[in-house]
Order: sequence, then structure tokens, then C-alpha cells
Amino acid sequence: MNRRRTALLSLAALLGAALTALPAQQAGADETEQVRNGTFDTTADPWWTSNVTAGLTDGRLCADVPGGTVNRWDSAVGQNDITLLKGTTYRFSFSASGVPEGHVVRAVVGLGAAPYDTWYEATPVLSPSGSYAYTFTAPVDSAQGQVAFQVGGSADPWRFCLDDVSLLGGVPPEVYEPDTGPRVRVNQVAYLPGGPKNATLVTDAAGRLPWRLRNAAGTTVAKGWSVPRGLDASSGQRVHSIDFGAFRKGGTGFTLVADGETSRPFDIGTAAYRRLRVDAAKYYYTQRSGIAIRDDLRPGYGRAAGHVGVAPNQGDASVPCRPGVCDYTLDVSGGWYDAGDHGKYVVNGGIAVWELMSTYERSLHARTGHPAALGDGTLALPESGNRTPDILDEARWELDFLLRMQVPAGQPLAGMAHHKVHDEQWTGLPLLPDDDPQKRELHPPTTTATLNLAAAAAQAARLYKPYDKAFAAKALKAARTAWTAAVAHPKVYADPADATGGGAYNDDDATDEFYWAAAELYLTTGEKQYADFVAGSPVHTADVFVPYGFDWSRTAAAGRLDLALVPSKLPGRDKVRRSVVRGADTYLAALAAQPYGMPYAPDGNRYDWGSSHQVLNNAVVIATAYDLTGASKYRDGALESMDYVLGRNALNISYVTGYGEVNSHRQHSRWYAHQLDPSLPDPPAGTLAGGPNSSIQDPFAQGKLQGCVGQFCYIDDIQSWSTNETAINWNAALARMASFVADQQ
Ligand code: 9MR
Repeated sequence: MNRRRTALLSLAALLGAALTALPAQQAGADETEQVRNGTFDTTADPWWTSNVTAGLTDGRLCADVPGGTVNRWDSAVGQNDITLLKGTTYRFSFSASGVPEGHVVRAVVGLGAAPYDTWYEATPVLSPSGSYAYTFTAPVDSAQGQVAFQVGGSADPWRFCLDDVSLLGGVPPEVYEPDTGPRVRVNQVAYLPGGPKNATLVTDAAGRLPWRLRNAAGTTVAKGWSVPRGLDASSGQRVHSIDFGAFRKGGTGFTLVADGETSRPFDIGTAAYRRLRVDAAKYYYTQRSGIAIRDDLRPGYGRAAGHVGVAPNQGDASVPCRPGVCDYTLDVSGGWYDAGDHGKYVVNGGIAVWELMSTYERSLHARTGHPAALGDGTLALPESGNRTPDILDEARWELDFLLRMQVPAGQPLAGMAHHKVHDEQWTGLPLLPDDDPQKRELHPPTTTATLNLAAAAAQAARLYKPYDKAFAAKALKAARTAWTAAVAHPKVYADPADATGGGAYNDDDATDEFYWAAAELYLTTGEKQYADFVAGSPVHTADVFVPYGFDWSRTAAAGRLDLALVPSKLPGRDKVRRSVVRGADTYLAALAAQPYGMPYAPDGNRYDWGSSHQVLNNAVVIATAYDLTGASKYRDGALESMDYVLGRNALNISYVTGYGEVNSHRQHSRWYAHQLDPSLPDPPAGTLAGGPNSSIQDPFAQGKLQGCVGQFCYIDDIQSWSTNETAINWNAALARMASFVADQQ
């Protein structure tokens, strides 16, 4: 997904002919070399070079790379017209050296023409000599493939040499064996002293096995027997479950021993959750666009402001539409970057900021809520000390951006919201926000974006009222305008194909967004028109608590949860509350049936993109049932759900950076890209990884995880954008659940 300007040859017609003439490659067919002259014995043909001084030296291709370029692709060597067959596995190998050592090469197999899609990439740090080999599966058929070695982006000049380049097709897929550590799987962070304590043991033993709980000194403090659970569908493993909930003393460094294996260590206590509540919410500051990140507030994460118009950025202060969409420009600066990319998307921004605000709003209404925990001065923000709760200050950064995305009065579709703003083309990794040279563009307004904005702005209007009356009024006005515009244009959907340079976030059913927006407008205004809309919506009585849970495209539950939790005079409110409790019962039943104890049992065991946040959002429904009823089974279910996210899973990994002995920390991100550039940081503590995704859309995961079962469809590598990204909506689910758990002392 980089853009490479290279191949000055345009051979479209010829290549079209080549594509139809491709030899059919059968499984088991011979391995075929796709690179021509990878050995540079007598000539550099047919390799091209771009912004380097290159020649043959001792049978290698050596390139003097100038200093002072910004992007990897600013200097490169490569070869075009490479044929790839969809579903075929390739071994991409080469020898390379870099002098002085420590420079990186971005080795890419991708489309050799616009939009320069990346099908595979690796970014090794070079030494004076080294050999590299990678296996991946081609996601498309093409005769326009390109192998390129991008060497730009260095302040200083250096010398790059290349030899023995090979792209061998028809090799067997790599068999990747994740290191899953001890077979006793626990929450590697903490169980609450008074909460449930469950673990999972992977074992073929048919009968029950003894277990022991040990404290940090190694003394056995509790013991019991496991319960055989048979074959677990979510992992394909044979497992037992272990319940040590009768032990209720606090401490650190506990381990659980069973079947000759010792679990990773864990605490029993609440301190980790008080930290996690804050870290998960602090995540948003370093996602901010349009403001310099202060290193004194986030040591190691300080960076220049992104997209404020300082070259090479083109800035977000005056962004035009995609050709033919509109003839005005908008100031859409600010907001949070969506994820690991530099795009900003209204539907995802809306649900994310809603869930962050809801973390706070819950604390105002739930019996165990502590609003002060995310109050002023808790999140180390530039705004800390302004007498507004920090969590609202953070949400405000996004809300101001959302309001800027609204089509101005007097223009066609006035009052609707542009679906998204992002780069014209995908950029490569790593790339700090202020280094992004791409043109930014507004994409067409949609009904779903308009209603997401309406819902979030309406909620903001009631939450900010005590702190900033003018902003509350402005937000409410924007919400009403958006609502009216959506009613006038109820079926304007995002184009699923509009996915170059940013995600599509397409959704062609806005009935749930209408319901959610009406619910928020009603809760804020109490007006009958919105109550009537809610009552008349088919969504109001539908079962909205589905296995995948709620997210940016399924927003009905957001409305239902708020109607249940936020006080109002809505006729039939008791029924609404009961529907949430019934939803929680469904998720509790899923949890009880899962030997790994998560409230997630997708149809056909198909884990979805961002599954870790879906687990958490299902837990939010269970937690809300506790807030509504006070029944301990809901509290326990919500707590037990966290165990899965924090390590009690088939991969024995905590999906939260910095939490748990083994945790995700290489999430796909252009600026937390330590894996690719040692001078950049890993994601901050408290960053949730997307988690297992059965569809493994990215080539890196496809090369490693072909045929993966449920929970195994995950890899902690920066290249795996479909299983291991970070995203603002996902972290909001973590913030909300961490906050709930921290409140259960
Ligand atoms: O989270 C989104 C997921 O639900 C979709 O299936 C997927 C494909 O459209 O896109 C995900 O969102 C990504 C977005 O499109 C671009 N920024 C990164 C987001 C997280 O991966």
C-alpha cells in the first residue's frame, strides 16, 4: 500500500495480454522463479533505480543512497512485470548489506502501477552482510507485480548492496507454530480478590487433574481439581477449566500449577485495573491529529503536530473533496487518527467517542461508578487543570473534529457529514503523521456518518452542560441539524469500493444509526418527536445483542444501553432495561459454554476483524446488566470476560500492550513502529490489539496463519493489519471495561 513511482514504462496492453497467457499453476506444480536476473552477474537489467547512484560491484547491485529524504520510497531499486497468482505461496529472499549498519530496507512485493498496492513487505534492519527470506501468499492475480527495495527516509547518505533476489512461486505455505508457553492459561494481569477466578488448562487428559495455586514465595495456598471440558471449538484444543474463586486473598506473583505446567504470573488485586482504566483512556492523546504531542506528558511519545500544513504535510485546514464530490474546502483539522493509519472517519469516530463518553456517563449513574477516577487531572493532558473531567477534554478533541465534518449551510446535502477524510493513496510504514506528504481528501457525505455525528453530539450536549454551556448548545444544534439532514437523505451509503488510501467503513443499513441518534437526542432533550421515533423504530424491540456485538456498523445496542442506563421518562423504559438484561443472559450463556470463558461465540467460529473489542463490548452489555440489576452473576461474567483479553486464551497472550508477562506490542501503526524503526516507540501501555480475525485479509497473516482455527488467527506483528491493528473504537471498549472492573472493589 505504498506508492512507488517507478516503471516509467506503461505496458498496460502488453501486460493485459500477459495476464491471459499465464500458465495455470496447479497445487504441487513446480516451483517457479519470478525474478529475472536476481544475481547481477553481468548486468543490472531489467532492474530500475530511482534517486540512487547504482552500479554493479563484485556481482552485486550497489546503490549510493542520498541523505535527506523523508519516505522509504523516495529512493529505491526494483523490477517490474512480475507475475503473481492469487493463492499461490511465494518465498521472497535476498541478500543485502547496509553501510553504515543500522539502516533499514523496505522490501516490497506489490503492484507496479497506481495505486501501488502492497501485497507483502518486510523491513529488516541491515548489517554489513545478511540474508533474508519470507513466505507469503499472493492476494491477487497480476502480471504487473513489482519487487522493490525502498531505501529512502534517511537523514544521512548510506550504501545499499543487493544480491540473490528471488521470488519463488509454488512453495509450500510456511507452517507457523506460535510459542504459546505454559499450558495453564490465566489472566496474566489480575483477578479481583472478591471476583471469579478461572483458568483454562490445555491437556489431552480425559479425567480431572489436580491443581495448586502458589503465592510468590512458592507456597501452595489453595488446591483443587480441574473440570474436563472436551474439545474446545474456538481453539481446536482439548481443555479443562479450573475455578479457584474460593481463594480471596490479595497479593502479587501468584502462579497456577497443573498437569506439570506452571502458569504465567498474576496478581490478585484491583491496582492494575485502576492503572488500566487510565492508560486505556490516555491512549487517545497520542492519537491526536493537529497538535504536537508533549513529551513531558507522554515520555517517549512526543512528536510534531500532524497535518497542520507544515511541509511535507498538506494539512487538514483546507481540505478539498474527491473530484466531483463538492467544490468547497473544509477545515477538518484535529480529531484522532483512526488507527495505525492517518485517516479520520466519522462513523468510527462517532462510536469511539460515544463509548469513551459513556465510560464517564456510566460512572454518573451506576451504583459502583466513580466519576472522579477520570476527572480533571487524571489523564495528564494539556487541558488537565481546566476543571473539566479529563475524559471529557479528550472526547472534546474528537467532537470538535466531527462537527467540522458537517456540510455547511447553503451547500448540497447541508447538515450531513462527510464520511471520512484521508490520504489519496495508502502510505507505507513507518510514517510519522507530520511526515505524510499525501494529498488529503473529503469523501462523500453519508447517512450513517451523519447519524453517528448526531448521536455523539447529542450525548455530548448533556455531558458538557455543567462545564461548557456554549459548547453543549453548539453540539446540540449540530446534532439536530444532522438529524434533519439524515431524515431528508435516509439512504445515502458509503461506496464499499472507496478504500484506496483509507478504509471504506461502508454500511448500507442506517436503521440502527437512526435509532441510536434518536435515542441520544431524546435522552438529551426529552422531546416527544425523538421518543416517538424510538418507539416506532423496528430496532427498538429487535434483539440487537447479536454474537458479534455492537461496533461502528451495528450501533443499535449503543442506543439501547443508554436508554436503559441514562435516566429518562421514556414510556416502556422497564422493557428496555429488561431487554438489556436478556441480552446479557445470552452473552453469559455463551461465556459459560466457552472453556476459555469469553462471552463470544461467533457463528461458524468465524472471528471478526477487531474480535478482542467485540469480546469487550459483549462484556459491556453484561456489565450494564449488573449496573441495572445489581445481580452478582452479571458482575462476575463481566469480570471473567476480561480474563480472556488479558491472557486466558489459546495463544496465552494479553492483547493489551504493557499488561501481562507476554502481551501484544507490535500493533500495526505508522508511528508506534518500533518494530520497523528502533528510534520509534512501541504502542503506549494500554493499547488494545484487534485480535484474532478468521478472514486474515493481510498477506503477512496469510503467509503464516493459513487454515487457522478461531483464536489462532492472530499474530503480533506490525505487518498484520487485519489481526493486529490498534483503533480508537477498540480502545474505547477497553477503557469502558477497565473502568467497570476498577470500580468493583
Ligand atoms: O474495524 C474495521 C473493521 O470492522 C472492518 O471490517 C475493516 C474493513 O473495512 O476495517 C476496519 O477498520 C479499519 C479502517 O478501515 C481503516 N483504519 C484502520 C481500521 C482498523 O483496522
